[in-house]
Amino acid sequence: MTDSPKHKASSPVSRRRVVIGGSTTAAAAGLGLAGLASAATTDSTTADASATTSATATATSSTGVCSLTSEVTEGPYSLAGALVRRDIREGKEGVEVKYTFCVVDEANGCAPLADALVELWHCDALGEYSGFVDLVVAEQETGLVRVLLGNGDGTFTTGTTAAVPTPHGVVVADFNGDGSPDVATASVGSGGVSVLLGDGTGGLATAVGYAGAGRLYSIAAGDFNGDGTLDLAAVSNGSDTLDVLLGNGDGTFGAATAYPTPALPVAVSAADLDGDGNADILVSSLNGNSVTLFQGAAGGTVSQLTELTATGAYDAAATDLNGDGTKDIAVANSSANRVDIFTASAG
Ligand SMILES: [Ca+2]
Ligand SMILES: [Ca+2]
Ligand SMILES: [Ca+2]
Ligand SMILES: [Ca+2]
Repeated sequence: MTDSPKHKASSPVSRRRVVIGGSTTAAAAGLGLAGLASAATTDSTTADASATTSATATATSSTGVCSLTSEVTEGPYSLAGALVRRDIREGKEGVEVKYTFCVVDEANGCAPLADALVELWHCDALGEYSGFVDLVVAEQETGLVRVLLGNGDGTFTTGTTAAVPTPHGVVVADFNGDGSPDVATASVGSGGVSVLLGDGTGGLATAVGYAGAGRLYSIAAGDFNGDGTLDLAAVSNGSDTLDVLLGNGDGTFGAATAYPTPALPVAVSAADLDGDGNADILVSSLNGNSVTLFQGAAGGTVSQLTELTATGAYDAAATDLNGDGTKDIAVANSSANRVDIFTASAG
């Protein structure tokens, strides 16, 4: 969680903003928000002020404020050694969110409870709880993907495996929109792209294969055509191509469309570089000494925007590094053992 200004005592607290009400002094809320950016809890003084405001509103409006969440789900969901956390973003993008809580005693006329403990936990749009990071590993030699579930303390289970042909690249995203993370792998052999739907408990369904170029090295997911469903992009340094597979939204994908890239592409990533809502594609080409930017578009055809000169480009990622609202690009320069930054100019 991040620091935030104290709420003003006069801040109105409507019932719509009161998400917890119960007869216990400890309440918990599950937040299913994508990339929760921040959450602010009030201190006891502020809580008193908010609660008073809320109780007044209740008395003068209607009954039923306490029935919002009369059932309280108990944890424990806290992380060992991390009961108080100040930043739960874990590097994910999202919207800034501020919560104001009023904890009231349902059995006592919804009287506000001071010094209440409110425990928060949350997950992202994929259903992944912060702090409980799982791992998916592509095991090329054995032809497996392995799912290692996090224990929340930095350790992981041994995990389960599923068969896929010579995986080199792997990406995790919810391809069928059921809230459970799915997995896609890129084959460094001739196995193309494999998609394995997740069951939400760490299990993966049998892989479904899609033909692609040989020697696929890296794979990324993004909604390149902006239709609300995730698509896949993979790069082949066997044929120097970018394969794009448009998603159908149910976990299946259309046939790959190949686009030429500079020599020896080794990494691909996705980000909406121009902010038009369509994910765009960054291809790092080792022998091309460049990062090529492909622009996603509604029709599903991606087009090359520009090619950045980037010596020894081995990977590239886009995010707003200087906080000006435009995405910048960081490139792993394997020739000079450094990270090169390309700062985007606004407008
Ligand atoms: Ca899914
Ligand atoms: Ca799409
Ligand atoms: Ca875009
Ligand atoms: Ca920027």
